[in-house]
Amino acid sequence: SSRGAPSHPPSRFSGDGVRYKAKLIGVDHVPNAPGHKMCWDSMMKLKGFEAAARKQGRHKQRVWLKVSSSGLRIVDERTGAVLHDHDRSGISSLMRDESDPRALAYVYQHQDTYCLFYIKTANLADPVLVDIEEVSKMVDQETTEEPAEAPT
Ligand code: I3P
Repeated sequence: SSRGAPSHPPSRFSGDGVRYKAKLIGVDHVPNAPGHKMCWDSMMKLKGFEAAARKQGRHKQRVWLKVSSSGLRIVDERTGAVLHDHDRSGISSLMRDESDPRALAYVYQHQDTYCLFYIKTANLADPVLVDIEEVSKMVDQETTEEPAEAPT
């Protein structure tokens, strides 16, 4: 897919969508609709686990984060296996990491379970956050009765 010129979201995110090189810092259970503080605590806990693992010589799993109109996919970089398939409707609490411009987190709801996914991006997290936001908005456009934009 072309990454240079701005293009219309539906085409940019159609099919496999956009993929970003990343690493999985960790996954943590959180309660229903966690607030900012709760997400932050979860992220810092996972960061602590990461540091401990690093001291034991272990590395974060290298993945592709794929952002498409259907949602997010976390794919193992080495094997290509789909580790997590997250429908856009289940994604909430998207957060940047104030302590690391190369990290982000979001919460995914599966049935009654809520999991926080904490991801380290190979480059700055901001463009990835913007893309995930864009895909999340597609949910709103489909579920809202009002038109998304007034014609000018
Ligand atoms: C690595 C360095 C990298 C880090 C990597 C570390 O340590 O901190 O920045 O990758 O994590 O191993 P060192 O400099 O001692 O080799 P990220 O920046 O992507 O976290 P990793 O081993 O989990 O891949």
